[in-house]
Amino acid sequence: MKVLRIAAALAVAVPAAALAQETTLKLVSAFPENGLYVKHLAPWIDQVNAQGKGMVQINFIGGPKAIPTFEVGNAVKTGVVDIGMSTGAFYTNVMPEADALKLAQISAQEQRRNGAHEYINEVWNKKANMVYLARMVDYTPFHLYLNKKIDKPDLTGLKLRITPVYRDFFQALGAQVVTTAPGEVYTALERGVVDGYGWPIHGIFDLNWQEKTKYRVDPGFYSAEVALVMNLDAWKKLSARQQDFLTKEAIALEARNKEWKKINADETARQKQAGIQTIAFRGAEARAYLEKAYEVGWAGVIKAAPDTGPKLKQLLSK
Ligand code: 173
Repeated sequence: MKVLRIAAALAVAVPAAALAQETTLKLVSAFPENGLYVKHLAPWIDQVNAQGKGMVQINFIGGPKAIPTFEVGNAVKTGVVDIGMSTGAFYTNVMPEADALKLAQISAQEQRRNGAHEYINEVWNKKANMVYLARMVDYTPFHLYLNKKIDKPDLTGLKLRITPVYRDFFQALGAQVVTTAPGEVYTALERGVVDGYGWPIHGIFDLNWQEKTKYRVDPGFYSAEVALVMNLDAWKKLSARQQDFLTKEAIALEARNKEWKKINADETARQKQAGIQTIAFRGAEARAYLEKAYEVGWAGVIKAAPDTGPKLKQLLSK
């Protein structure tokens, strides 16, 4: 009887102890440490650490020097780190449909409202042992940047730096492609290994690519996705209070996504200032270019992930 009573008292005592415990989570960035995305995230980490005292702390480990860009997904999956800031294209080696989120035509807020966020988490939990915490880039198209002039959407004879984001699209337009992490783009341009690259409308100044860029092709396509993903076991070890706190902070991070609209306008002007000329497709040609982008983009996702691709398409399209 007495033993049972002690056991019961302990059972009550354990959650109280868990509540009082502070957990420190290790975060790495798949993007360069001195770039826009780490800059955008830094105040959020500070806020979490200020408001999470005695509960949750985030320890920023670093960028690709700590864990190479294309290995961050596996590091999060296996729990080598707790949180990764990455884009899905960098961890298609963990789950091919990670790259589908670039095809979203609705905002992160709408994705929470229509069930997309929940379904993403179901898939990410199961296939990558990850929690999809927050989408921290939105309202941001990708572009093709070139050093050779083209006058129609035909990339035959061009060699382009890509990630999985652009592969199906650029290949469909006839390009030859080579995959590199952001950290290798400058050297590839400098050595003339590539004639251009895919990248969002913002961020080309982070690693001085403007020095090696003559043209930007318009219109932009897709919607650049950068997110915080967390190891599922690390998530499950948190108390309900810690989980609620992180969820609230994740939603607050997503609420800042509208900041990208101003950043993107500023970066577009800065590109012009730097002498980057635009090659603009218009009218029916522009529409066909974008249609092709989405058509081959979804076809690629659905081929690689026939089990989840169709539902992702349904939930993420307008
Ligand atoms: O490296 C890339 O071009 C890429 O895939 C990407 C994805 C999202 C944001 C920025 C870059």
